[in-house]
Amino acid sequence: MSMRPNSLWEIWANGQAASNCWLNTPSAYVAELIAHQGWDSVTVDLQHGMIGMEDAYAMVTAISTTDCVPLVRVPWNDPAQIMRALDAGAYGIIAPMINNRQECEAFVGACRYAPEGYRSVGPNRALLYGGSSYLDKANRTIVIFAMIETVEGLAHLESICETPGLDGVLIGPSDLGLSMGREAKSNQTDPEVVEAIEHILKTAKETGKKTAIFNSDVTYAREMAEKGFDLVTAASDTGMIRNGAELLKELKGH
Ligand code: 3PY
Ligand code: MG
Repeated sequence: MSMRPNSLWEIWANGQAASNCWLNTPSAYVAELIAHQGWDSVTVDLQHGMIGMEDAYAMVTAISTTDCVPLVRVPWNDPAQIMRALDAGAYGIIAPMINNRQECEAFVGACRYAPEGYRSVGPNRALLYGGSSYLDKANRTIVIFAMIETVEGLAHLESICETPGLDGVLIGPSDLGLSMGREAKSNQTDPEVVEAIEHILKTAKETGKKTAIFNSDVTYAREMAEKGFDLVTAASDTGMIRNGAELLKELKGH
Protein backbone atom coordinates (compact mmCIF):
# COMPACT_ATOMS: atom_id res chain seq x y z
CA MET A 1 0.00 0.00 0.00
CA SER A 2 1.25 3.44 -0.75
CA MET A 3 1.09 6.51 1.41
CA ARG A 4 -1.96 8.77 1.18
CA PRO A 5 -0.77 11.68 -0.99
CA ASN A 6 -0.64 15.22 0.33
CA SER A 7 -2.89 17.09 -2.09
CA LEU A 8 -1.05 20.38 -1.48
CA TRP A 9 1.79 19.07 -3.69
CA GLU A 10 -0.68 18.39 -6.48
CA ILE A 11 -2.26 21.84 -6.18
CA TRP A 12 1.21 23.41 -6.43
CA ALA A 13 2.21 21.18 -9.34
CA ASN A 14 -0.82 22.65 -11.14
CA GLY A 15 0.40 26.17 -10.40
CA GLN A 16 -2.47 26.97 -8.06
CA ALA A 17 -2.63 28.63 -4.65
CA ALA A 18 -4.03 26.52 -1.82
CA SER A 19 -6.83 27.94 0.34
CA ASN A 20 -6.31 27.56 4.07
CA CYS A 21 -8.58 28.20 7.04
CA TRP A 22 -7.18 28.81 10.53
CA LEU A 23 -8.58 27.03 13.59
CA ASN A 24 -8.34 28.60 17.06
CA THR A 25 -11.20 26.76 18.73
CA PRO A 26 -10.53 23.54 20.68
CA SER A 27 -13.32 21.56 19.06
CA ALA A 28 -13.29 18.46 16.87
CA TYR A 29 -16.78 19.36 15.66
CA VAL A 30 -15.79 22.86 14.54
CA ALA A 31 -12.72 21.38 12.81
CA GLU A 32 -14.89 18.81 11.02
CA LEU A 33 -17.47 21.42 10.02
CA ILE A 34 -14.83 23.73 8.53
CA ALA A 35 -12.97 20.86 6.82
CA HIS A 36 -16.26 19.92 5.12
CA GLN A 37 -16.54 23.41 3.56
CA GLY A 38 -13.96 22.54 0.92
CA TRP A 39 -10.81 24.34 2.06
CA ASP A 40 -7.65 22.77 0.62
CA SER A 41 -6.12 22.74 4.11
CA VAL A 42 -6.89 23.82 7.65
CA THR A 43 -4.37 24.80 10.31
CA VAL A 44 -4.83 23.69 13.90
CA ASP A 45 -3.11 26.49 15.84
CA LEU A 46 -1.38 25.37 19.02
CA GLN A 47 0.57 28.63 19.40
CA HIS A 48 -2.28 31.04 19.92
CA GLY A 49 -5.94 30.29 20.46
CA MET A 50 -7.15 27.76 22.99
CA ILE A 51 -6.09 24.43 21.54
CA GLY A 52 -4.04 21.88 23.51
CA MET A 53 -2.34 18.76 22.13
CA GLU A 54 -5.20 16.50 23.30
CA ASP A 55 -7.69 18.71 21.43
CA ALA A 56 -5.43 18.62 18.38
CA TYR A 57 -5.55 14.80 18.23
CA ALA A 58 -9.34 14.84 18.06
CA MET A 59 -9.35 17.74 15.59
CA VAL A 60 -6.88 16.13 13.19
CA THR A 61 -8.99 12.95 13.31
CA ALA A 62 -12.15 14.94 12.58
CA ILE A 63 -10.48 16.75 9.67
CA SER A 64 -9.50 13.42 8.15
CA THR A 65 -13.17 12.58 7.52
CA THR A 66 -12.57 14.84 4.48
CA ASP A 67 -9.87 15.41 1.81
CA CYS A 68 -8.82 18.65 3.53
CA VAL A 69 -5.12 18.56 4.50
CA PRO A 70 -4.52 18.85 8.27
CA LEU A 71 -1.74 21.30 9.14
CA VAL A 72 -0.58 22.07 12.68
CA ARG A 73 1.14 25.21 13.89
CA VAL A 74 3.16 24.08 16.89
CA PRO A 75 3.46 26.44 19.88
CA TRP A 76 7.19 26.84 19.38
CA ASN A 77 10.11 25.31 17.48
CA ASP A 78 10.11 22.38 19.89
CA PRO A 79 10.95 18.88 18.60
CA ALA A 80 8.81 17.18 21.26
CA GLN A 81 5.65 19.03 20.18
CA ILE A 82 6.50 18.67 16.48
CA MET A 83 6.89 14.90 16.76
CA ARG A 84 3.61 14.50 18.67
CA ALA A 85 1.71 16.54 16.08
CA LEU A 86 3.24 14.50 13.25
CA ASP A 87 2.50 11.19 14.98
CA ALA A 88 -1.12 12.35 15.36
CA GLY A 89 -1.31 12.58 11.56
CA ALA A 90 -0.50 16.20 10.74
CA TYR A 91 0.41 16.41 7.04
CA GLY A 92 2.08 19.77 7.52
CA ILE A 93 3.93 21.57 10.32
CA ILE A 94 4.28 25.32 10.74
CA ALA A 95 6.93 26.54 13.19
CA PRO A 96 6.64 30.11 14.50
CA MET A 97 9.47 32.65 14.84
CA ILE A 98 12.29 31.01 12.88
CA ASN A 99 15.09 33.54 13.21
CA ASN A 100 18.19 31.95 11.70
CA ARG A 101 19.65 28.98 9.86
CA GLN A 102 20.43 27.05 13.03
CA GLU A 103 16.84 27.26 14.26
CA CYS A 104 15.62 26.28 10.83
CA GLU A 105 17.91 23.24 10.68
CA ALA A 106 16.64 22.12 14.09
CA PHE A 107 13.07 22.52 12.81
CA VAL A 108 13.66 20.55 9.63
CA GLY A 109 15.50 17.82 11.54
CA ALA A 110 12.59 17.36 13.96
CA CYS A 111 10.19 16.88 11.04
CA ARG A 112 12.24 14.39 9.01
CA TYR A 113 13.26 10.81 9.63
CA ALA A 114 16.95 9.84 9.30
CA PRO A 115 19.09 10.32 7.32
CA GLU A 116 17.50 13.74 6.61
CA GLY A 117 16.62 14.46 10.21
CA TYR A 118 16.22 13.09 13.71
CA ARG A 119 12.47 12.50 13.99
CA SER A 120 11.92 9.56 16.31
CA VAL A 121 9.97 6.55 15.02
CA GLY A 122 6.49 5.99 16.47
CA PRO A 123 3.95 7.24 13.94
CA ASN A 124 0.91 5.67 15.66
CA ARG A 125 -2.16 7.42 14.21
CA ALA A 126 -0.12 8.86 11.32
CA LEU A 127 0.27 5.29 10.11
CA LEU A 128 -3.50 4.77 10.12
CA TYR A 129 -4.08 8.04 8.26
CA GLY A 130 -1.08 7.89 5.94
CA GLY A 131 -0.96 4.16 5.21
CA SER A 132 1.65 1.44 5.48
CA SER A 133 4.37 3.23 3.46
CA TYR A 134 4.30 6.14 5.88
CA LEU A 135 7.84 5.60 7.19
CA ASP A 136 9.32 5.44 3.68
CA LYS A 137 7.39 8.36 2.23
CA ALA A 138 6.73 10.78 5.11
CA ASN A 139 9.85 12.90 4.45
CA ARG A 140 8.66 13.70 0.93
CA THR A 141 4.95 13.96 1.71
CA ILE A 142 4.73 16.16 4.79
CA VAL A 143 4.96 19.88 4.11
CA ILE A 144 6.93 22.04 6.49
CA PHE A 145 6.85 25.82 6.76
CA ALA A 146 9.20 28.06 8.76
CA MET A 147 7.49 31.29 9.81
CA ILE A 148 9.30 34.49 8.93
CA GLU A 149 7.93 37.12 11.27
CA THR A 150 10.85 38.93 12.91
CA VAL A 151 13.53 41.37 11.76
CA GLU A 152 16.08 38.73 12.71
CA GLY A 153 14.37 36.21 10.45
CA LEU A 154 14.36 38.85 7.69
CA ALA A 155 18.09 39.46 8.18
CA HIS A 156 18.80 35.73 7.80
CA LEU A 157 16.15 35.12 5.17
CA GLU A 158 18.37 33.76 2.44
CA SER A 159 20.19 31.25 4.61
CA ILE A 160 16.86 30.14 6.15
CA CYS A 161 15.36 29.65 2.69
CA GLU A 162 18.39 27.64 1.58
CA THR A 163 18.01 25.12 4.41
CA PRO A 164 17.88 21.64 2.81
CA GLY A 165 14.61 19.85 3.51
CA LEU A 166 12.60 22.99 4.23
CA ASP A 167 9.54 23.18 1.96
CA GLY A 168 8.46 26.76 2.44
CA VAL A 169 8.18 29.93 4.47
CA LEU A 170 5.01 31.37 5.96
CA ILE A 171 4.72 35.07 6.75
CA GLY A 172 3.16 36.18 10.04
CA PRO A 173 2.24 39.80 9.28
CA SER A 174 1.32 40.79 12.84
CA ASP A 175 4.57 39.73 14.44
CA LEU A 176 6.52 40.97 11.45
CA GLY A 177 4.89 44.41 11.72
CA LEU A 178 5.52 44.58 15.47
CA SER A 179 9.12 43.44 15.10
CA MET A 180 9.71 46.16 12.49
CA GLY A 181 8.35 48.81 14.84
CA ARG A 182 5.16 49.10 12.81
CA GLU A 183 1.60 48.07 13.59
CA ALA A 184 0.91 44.44 14.55
CA LYS A 185 -1.89 43.52 12.16
CA SER A 186 -2.77 41.13 9.38
CA ASN A 187 -3.65 42.28 5.82
CA GLN A 188 -0.75 44.75 5.98
CA THR A 189 -0.87 47.91 3.88
CA ASP A 190 2.00 49.69 5.66
CA PRO A 191 4.51 50.33 2.82
CA GLU A 192 7.53 49.21 4.88
CA VAL A 193 5.91 45.94 5.89
CA VAL A 194 4.51 45.39 2.39
CA GLU A 195 8.04 45.84 1.02
CA ALA A 196 9.35 43.24 3.49
CA ILE A 197 6.55 40.83 2.52
CA GLU A 198 7.43 41.24 -1.17
CA HIS A 199 11.10 40.70 -0.40
CA ILE A 200 10.28 37.45 1.44
CA LEU A 201 8.07 36.27 -1.44
CA LYS A 202 10.78 36.98 -4.02
CA THR A 203 13.66 35.48 -2.02
CA ALA A 204 11.72 32.31 -1.17
CA LYS A 205 10.75 31.84 -4.82
CA GLU A 206 14.34 32.38 -5.98
CA THR A 207 15.48 29.62 -3.62
CA GLY A 208 12.75 27.24 -4.80
CA LYS A 209 10.66 27.38 -1.62
CA LYS A 210 6.88 27.49 -1.35
CA THR A 211 5.40 30.72 -0.02
CA ALA A 212 2.52 31.16 2.38
CA ILE A 213 0.96 34.07 4.25
CA PHE A 214 -1.56 34.51 7.05
CA ASN A 215 -4.45 36.86 6.22
CA SER A 216 -7.81 37.49 7.85
CA ASP A 217 -9.59 39.01 4.87
CA VAL A 218 -10.76 37.17 1.76
CA THR A 219 -10.10 40.02 -0.70
CA TYR A 220 -6.59 40.54 0.65
CA ALA A 221 -5.97 36.77 0.57
CA ARG A 222 -7.01 36.66 -3.10
CA GLU A 223 -4.56 39.48 -3.86
CA MET A 224 -1.79 37.51 -2.16
CA ALA A 225 -2.63 34.45 -4.29
CA GLU A 226 -2.48 36.69 -7.39
CA LYS A 227 0.93 37.99 -6.28
CA GLY A 228 2.18 34.40 -6.36
CA PHE A 229 1.79 33.02 -2.84
CA ASP A 230 1.32 29.23 -2.88
CA LEU A 231 -0.88 29.01 0.21
CA VAL A 232 -3.10 31.75 1.59
CA THR A 233 -5.03 31.76 4.83
CA ALA A 234 -8.25 33.64 4.17
CA ALA A 235 -10.37 33.11 7.28
CA SER A 236 -10.53 31.56 10.72
CA ASP A 237 -13.20 29.80 12.75
CA THR A 238 -13.26 32.63 15.28
CA GLY A 239 -13.41 35.27 12.53
CA MET A 240 -16.40 33.52 10.99
CA ILE A 241 -18.19 33.44 14.34
CA ARG A 242 -17.45 37.14 14.88
CA ASN A 243 -18.74 37.97 11.39
CA GLY A 244 -21.85 35.89 12.01
CA ALA A 245 -22.41 37.68 15.29
CA GLU A 246 -22.70 40.95 13.32
CA LEU A 247 -26.21 39.70 12.48
CA LEU A 248 -27.21 40.92 15.93
CA LYS A 249 -26.74 44.48 14.64
CA GLU A 250 -29.23 43.73 11.85
CA LEU A 251 -31.71 42.41 14.37
CA LYS A 252 -31.32 45.53 16.47
CA GLY A 253 -31.43 47.77 13.40
CA HIS A 254 -27.98 49.38 13.80
C1 3PY B 1 1.32 36.66 12.75
O1 3PY B 1 0.69 37.42 12.00
O2 3PY B 1 2.25 37.02 13.48
C2 3PY B 1 0.95 35.27 12.81
O3 3PY B 1 1.63 34.50 13.43
C3 3PY B 1 -0.28 34.83 12.11
O4 3PY B 1 -0.91 33.81 12.78
MG1 MG C 1 3.02 35.37 14.70
